[in-house]
Amino acid sequence: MKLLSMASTAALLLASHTSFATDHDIGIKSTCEARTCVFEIPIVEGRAVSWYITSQTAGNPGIEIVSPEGDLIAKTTVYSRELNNKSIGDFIAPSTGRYTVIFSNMNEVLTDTATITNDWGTTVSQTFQFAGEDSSDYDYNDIFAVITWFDKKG
Ligand SMILES: [Ca+2]
Repeated sequence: MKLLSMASTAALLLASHTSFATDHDIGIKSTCEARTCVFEIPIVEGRAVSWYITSQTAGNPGIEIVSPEGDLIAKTTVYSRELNNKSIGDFIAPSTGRYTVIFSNMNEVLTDTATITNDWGTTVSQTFQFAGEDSSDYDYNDIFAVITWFDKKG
């Protein structure tokens, strides 16, 4: 019992550590209800971040990116049936923490991540990829978004 208690304490200490210094915490937390899908992605302060968003739907998908402090960084709708309406942009992460990404008018959003590591084992960039479905044909092209952070700017 004592060992279990110590293990729990260690787990709590690890859970409260939010610097993401090792870059191993790439998990995406998500919830999806009432046609709104909310994700939390970890980004470290000072990293250069860029996004690319587009859509192929008759619907009106929207996306917001919000800082850990609740400040709105990006808000856009990308009404487009043929990939001809895009949103692109960039920002410097103002703090370390979980950034919230909110999709509106979506039933479901699938995700994946891609990590680029240099020859010395340092993670130089990481991309969070989102593919959303707003109807029932499951082509997951109704909104598409990538958010990439770069360890170094310029
Ligand atoms: Ca669809």
